[in-house]
Amino acid sequence: MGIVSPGFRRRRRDDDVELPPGQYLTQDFPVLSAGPTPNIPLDRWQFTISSEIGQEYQWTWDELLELPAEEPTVDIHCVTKWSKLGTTWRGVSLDLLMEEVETTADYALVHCYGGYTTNLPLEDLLDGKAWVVYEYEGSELAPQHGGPARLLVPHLYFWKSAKWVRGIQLQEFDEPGFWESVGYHNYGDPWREERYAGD
Ligand SMILES: Nc1nc2c(c(=O)[nH]1)N[C@H]1C(S)=C(S)[C@@H](COP(=O)(O)O)O[C@H]1N2
Ligand SMILES: [Mo]
Repeated sequence: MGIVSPGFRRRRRDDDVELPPGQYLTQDFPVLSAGPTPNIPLDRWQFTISSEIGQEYQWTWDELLELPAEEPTVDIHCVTKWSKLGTTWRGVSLDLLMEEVETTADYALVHCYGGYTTNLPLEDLLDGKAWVVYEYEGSELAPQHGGPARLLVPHLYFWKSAKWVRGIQLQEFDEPGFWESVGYHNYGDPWREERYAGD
């Protein structure tokens, strides 16, 4: 009769999981911020999508909360090599926010309270691939993790999931964001290990 320790079972389960190349699993939730955590009073919070012709679409905090929410459960992968599996969030899909927006732009530059930016093709925000989230694991999103609201784009490295998101600027031409302009990969697909420019 064999004895199987819980530790062994846990390890086996983790081994069975397929992670993007070079990633390891963590149960923690590390905080990675390029600057201080901004304080954003909810009565002054706004989310703005601006089109390439300068048209602006705006939501207040109350308006965001009134929109139909989704609860995506997704895996997240940081370029510093940690991955977390099965994280659950609550927020509004970008498909819904983009519904009324008239645009022929191909690119998005995401802006944050505090000044951080990140860029991605507009199509990577659509078709159920991205959300503006305000809850994590059933609680309001903690300030250090991007509260009151952050972008969630789990199919790309987590630096694209902009914390304290303030708006999205739609553009005909691509423009590198904060990390992209100092050597991170412009696109950042974890499954192709696109960590740095040239990968
Ligand atoms: N506004 C803002 N968003 C940001 C960052 C940042 O410095 N500022 N860091 C990015 C990076 S590199 C990562 S890995 C994740 C980290 O999110 P977390 O601190 O919730 O783990 O946020 C991303 N979004
Ligand atoms: Mo990161």
